[in-house]
Amino acid sequence: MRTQVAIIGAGPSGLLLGQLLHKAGIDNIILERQTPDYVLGRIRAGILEQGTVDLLHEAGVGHRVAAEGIVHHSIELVFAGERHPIDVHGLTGGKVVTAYGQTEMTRDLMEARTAEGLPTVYQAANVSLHDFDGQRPLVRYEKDGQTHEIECDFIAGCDGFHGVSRASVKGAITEYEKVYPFGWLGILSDVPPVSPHAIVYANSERGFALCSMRSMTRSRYYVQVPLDDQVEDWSDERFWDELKRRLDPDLASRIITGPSIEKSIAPLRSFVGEPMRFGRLFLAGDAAHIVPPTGAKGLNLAASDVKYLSTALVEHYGEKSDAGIDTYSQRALRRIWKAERFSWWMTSLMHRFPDSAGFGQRVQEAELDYLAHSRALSTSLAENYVGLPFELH
Ligand code: RFL
Ligand code: PHB
Repeated sequence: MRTQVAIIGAGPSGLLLGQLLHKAGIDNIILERQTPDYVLGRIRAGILEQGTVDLLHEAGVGHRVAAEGIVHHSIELVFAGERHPIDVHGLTGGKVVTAYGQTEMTRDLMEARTAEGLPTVYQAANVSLHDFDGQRPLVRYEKDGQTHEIECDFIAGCDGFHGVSRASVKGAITEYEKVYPFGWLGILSDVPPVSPHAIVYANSERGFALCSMRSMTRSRYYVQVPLDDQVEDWSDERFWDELKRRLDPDLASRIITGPSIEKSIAPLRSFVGEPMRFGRLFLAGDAAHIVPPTGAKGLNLAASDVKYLSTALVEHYGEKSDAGIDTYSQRALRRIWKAERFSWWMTSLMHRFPDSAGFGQRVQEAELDYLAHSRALSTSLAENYVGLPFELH
């Protein structure tokens, strides 16, 4: 088989890249290790920046997010038992974020890909990348016991944190990592969200909590838990009780509880691998970087990498210029590091750290108080939350 761009991974990065390249007349094949149902079953992100929504429109799949996505104009911080709204819309000159599940975005992209007859190989096993240092890269994989090869011009490694793409260039990457001493326990439940107009981030003596949503009838809530907690330790009843104890009394009294339809624990990590280009191999999304979910940036960063990468490839094929390809890594990393900084900052501000009971705790309280009363710091939070602008030419 031969294609122009072989894409590894059918998560949001790979699917969005495939769609944008196809719109520009560039052939691509996606290789995915899992089944479509497995990919769609992974409950992850829920908040889209405007730039991400715009990209979905560019990729021709914006109709459902436009109809069903729920626009948020503000977020709320809870600390010392009180709520403090941050008017994100007002502080950014009218920008907003949209609540729309990663699963829905993935479904829209998968359906568009199927409708247009574009090739995706699911359950592709033992994918390996070859010769990307030269002019004729090759991707090998196994399917139903047979080995297949794809010759291509470029390989896009969109295969997430545990994928094969970054592993293929291990010796050539500088890694920066920070692991946090806690995780998030998240549940999804078919109950109306307690705060349908603003995402709530709560810092309490008992730890962090987050109130989010997928729709007017589906809620997503999280609580900070120790790293060694197991999901089995957390009955639904224990979860709801703990969530309420971390909110202010008014919100807590208005939480509507119900059975969980998904429950999982995710560790928190910051990670960047540099560079993101190795000859004719590019890394994008979680394959190259991870942020803790506190700033809602992971999926949005994946989208901005794909914006830069698709623009670079379109220039390569259309204008015969490699300027975008040559600057992809630097350009993407400038935006990534700003989102890393923001996510680290939000994480530091909102969680209880087991090892900083004294001075660190007091400084955190002072910063929250400062934030609640400072237009300058609130504006900084707001402009990062809605997403920093893409670097255009
Ligand atoms: P993904 O989604 O991990 O997709 C990678 C795909 O590659 C496949 N794959 C392979 N395919 C072929 N061969 C191999 N050897 C392969 N190895 C892996 C995988 O099966 C998969 O289908 O990466 P992508 O596309 O870069 O997308 C990134 C986002 O998924 C991620 O950044 C966000 O979900 C992170 N994240 C959040 N981001 C936000 O912006 N806001 C959030 O609220 C938010 N919450 C979360 C999150 C991530 C979580 N994780 C990782 C558990 C909550 C959780 C719980
Ligand atoms: C979510 O809805 O899953 C969500 C929202 C905001 C975050 C993280 C996760 O910061």
